[in-house]
Amino acid sequence: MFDNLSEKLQRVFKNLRGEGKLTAENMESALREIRVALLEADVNFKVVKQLIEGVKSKAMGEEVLTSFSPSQQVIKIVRDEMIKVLGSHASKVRFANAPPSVMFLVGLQGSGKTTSTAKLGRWLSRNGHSPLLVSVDVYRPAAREQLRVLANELRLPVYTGEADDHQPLSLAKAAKREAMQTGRDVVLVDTAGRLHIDDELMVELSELKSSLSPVEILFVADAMTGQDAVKSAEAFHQRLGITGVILTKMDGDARGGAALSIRHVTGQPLKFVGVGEKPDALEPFHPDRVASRILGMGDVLSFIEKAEEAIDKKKAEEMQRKLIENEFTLEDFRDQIRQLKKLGPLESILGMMPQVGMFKELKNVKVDEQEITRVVAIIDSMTPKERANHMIINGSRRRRIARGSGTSVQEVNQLLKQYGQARKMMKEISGGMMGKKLGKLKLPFFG
Ligand SMILES: Nc1nc2c(ncn2[C@@H]2O[C@H](COP(=O)(O)OP(=O)(O)O)[C@@H](O)[C@H]2O)c(=O)[nH]1
Ligand SMILES: [Mg+2]
Repeated sequence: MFDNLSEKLQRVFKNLRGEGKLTAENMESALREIRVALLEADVNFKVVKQLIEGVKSKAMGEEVLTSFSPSQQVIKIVRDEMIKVLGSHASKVRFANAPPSVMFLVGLQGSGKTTSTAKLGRWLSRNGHSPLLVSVDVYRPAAREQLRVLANELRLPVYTGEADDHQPLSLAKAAKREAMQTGRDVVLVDTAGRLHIDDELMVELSELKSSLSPVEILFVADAMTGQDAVKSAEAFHQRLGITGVILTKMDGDARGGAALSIRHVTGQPLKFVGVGEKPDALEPFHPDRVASRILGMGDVLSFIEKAEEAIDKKKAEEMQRKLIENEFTLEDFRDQIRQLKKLGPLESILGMMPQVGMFKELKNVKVDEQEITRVVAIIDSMTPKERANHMIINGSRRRRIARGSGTSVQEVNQLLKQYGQARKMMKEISGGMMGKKLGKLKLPFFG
């Protein structure tokens, strides 16, 4: 995500890297380029103005120019300012004092309300809550069915009501009653959407709001629609008073601008981001991470979090240490390849890694099950010594490994080559590049 903006900003910073120190002139030209990059990335012009002014006054007043390179300094300042615009800390979901907490998901048609209702239901139930889902999108018969199917897949309770009940208000109220009777502490209401903002819908939503008193009215915005998402967020907020935003489809080539702008325009926090179609593709929104991601530093924290769901924590820590110290052996390589299957598409993992823009070609790497099986078989056929030190694997060892794993010497050679590349990449990502180029700049994820 954020490819466009982060690539552009990286180009700006690359140019700055050549400059020896931060002067009024090179700062001015960098700011000009940052401004253009932000505007092109669909960031609202008012937000851009505020950001640039913040960066400028900070950069000029900065005392410790000597310890940073100009680009480091600008990156850090821009990042800090972005975090300010995005809201300084991750904002939490609100709950009612007396359960059940009613939460609405509102937004235009196709923005991802139904999908997000299911995702949020899953997230809540994994975080100690027991949500009840209900769709009040009575205009399209398939809409209620869609939520029912999703909820069933996730084994989440869904209130479907009487087949002939086509009243959003009575459906929602009945769901709330059901939640009280069955001890559910949250009611997630998936509402109807329209292609455009229209009065009829706003009236309906206002009625729902006044009789159900939701603690959260979450506006679901499609990040791909850029400024349109910002405009509709503003309209919904004026008419209804939203309490937060779920920004969906951040996995696509969404222009990062929407995240910065919606927060600014509505004053309401982003609470979640949708990063895929699958039910687990919903992440709590962390301003610092998103700002880092916009700037192309990647999102190592999200990566680690995701990895921890699949790998146990100890292993993840060990892997981190090995990556940094470059002790990444063939055995680790095998483990990682096995984990890849659990983690999902390589592309989505790489998207969270720092500086991935520089490893573009890797995005096209497809993880193929057969290939994984072959790679694992080859590594299994090595002796522990060989796995610990690939340098000793000479010609005769290669022939033995090929025989043992039922593969060819070429395939063994290919694997060793891939391993060598992975090692090199890991080294650059975790140690070399961040360590050298960003020098003393303290990044939250690299301690
Ligand atoms: N790639 C991606 N697709 C999403 C995401 N959220 C929703 N979608 C897709 O967007 C389409 C519309 O979603 P839906 O929930 O039906 O929208 P609704 O009309 O607002 O209820 C569906 O095809 C979803 O799979 C997301 O975070 N990433
Ligand atoms: Mg829907």
